Amino acid sequence: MKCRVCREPAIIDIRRHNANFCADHFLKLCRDQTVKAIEQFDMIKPGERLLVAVSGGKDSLAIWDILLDLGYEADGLYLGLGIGDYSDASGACARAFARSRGATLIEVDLPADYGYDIPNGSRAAKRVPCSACGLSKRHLFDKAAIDGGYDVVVTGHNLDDEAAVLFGNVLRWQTDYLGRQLPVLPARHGFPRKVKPLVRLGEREMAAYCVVRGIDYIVDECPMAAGNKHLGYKESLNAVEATSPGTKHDFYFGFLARASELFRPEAEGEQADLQPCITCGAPTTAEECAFCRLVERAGGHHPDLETGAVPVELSPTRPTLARPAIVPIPGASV
Ligand code: Q46
Ligand code: ZN
Ligand code: ZN
Repeated sequence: MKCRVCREPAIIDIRRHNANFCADHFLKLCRDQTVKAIEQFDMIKPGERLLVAVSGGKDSLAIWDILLDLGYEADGLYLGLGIGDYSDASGACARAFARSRGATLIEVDLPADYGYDIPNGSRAAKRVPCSACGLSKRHLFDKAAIDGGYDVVVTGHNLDDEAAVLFGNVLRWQTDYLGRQLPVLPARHGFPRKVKPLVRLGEREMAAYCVVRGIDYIVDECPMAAGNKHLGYKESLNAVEATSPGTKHDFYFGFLARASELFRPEAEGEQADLQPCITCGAPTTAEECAFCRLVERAGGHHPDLETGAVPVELSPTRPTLARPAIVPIPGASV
C-alpha cells in the first residue's frame, strides 16, 4: 500500500477517494478537505473569532487542531454534562488538548452552574437523555458565543454524522429538520452562525487524524447513547458504504445540491415567529424557551439570574445574560 502522492508506505486507505496516504499526506488531505468545506459553503470570513464546541471526542479536538493550524483565532467551549466517569474523562481530554496547544478553553458545568445533570435532569423533565442533552448544548453554545462576542460556533460534525442524521430525517420525512440540515446556519434572530467544517471527512479519518497527531481523545461512547437511533442509522449506512464506497458522500452532498432548497421555506417560516424568552431572552417560538423549561423541570437554576449578575447587553434579544467565565488553563496563553 503506497501513498498516492509520494509513493512512500501508506498508513491509511480511503476507499471513497480510491486512494492511500502516508501520514504527512493524510494530514494534508484532512486540512485541505476542511479548507475546501469552509470555502465551498462560505463558512468563515478572515479575521472572525471562532468558538469550537469541544466534547473531548476525536471530531471536536481534530477540528480545533486543524483550525488552529490554519491560523484561525479559535477558542474552545467544553460543557460538563454530569455523566459520571464519561464526563470526567472527556473534560480531561479537552483540558489536556487546550494546554498542549496553548489555547483558551471556556468551561460551563451543568451540575455546578445550572444545578442539574443529564441523567437525572432528563428523567425529572421526562425527556430522553439525548434530547435534554442536545437542547442544553445548543442553548449554552449559542449563549456563550453571543455573550463572548464570537462570530461563529464551530462543531465537529463529520460526514458520517450528517449522513446518518439525513438518513433518519428522510426515513421519517421530517421536512422541518431537512430544511435546517445545512453545513452552515447563518446568524439571525439572535442565534450565532453555526458551521460544520468536517462535513467532507469521515469518522474513521478523524480517529486516524487524532492518532497521527498524538491527540488523546475520549474513545468510549457516551453511556447514554445506548439504543440511540442515530447509531443504528450509522451502522446501516456503513453496511451500504462497505459495498459501495462513496455512497454517504453522494447521499449527503446530493441532498445539499439537489433537494435541501425544497425544504427551506418550511424551516424559514418557523424562524419568523421567534421572540425573546421571558426568562433568559434567548430567541424562541414559545413564551419561555425550551431550555428554561427544561431547567425548571430538571430542578435546576440559571446562574446569571439567581446571582443577580449585572446583565451584559450584547444582543438586543438577550438582555438578561451575562458572560461565561473563562477558565484559565495553566500554561496557556489567554
Ligand atoms: S453526549 Fe449527550 Fe451525546 Fe451522550 S447524552 Fe446523548 S447527546 S449520547 S453526542
Ligand atoms: Zn505521501
Ligand atoms: Zn429561556
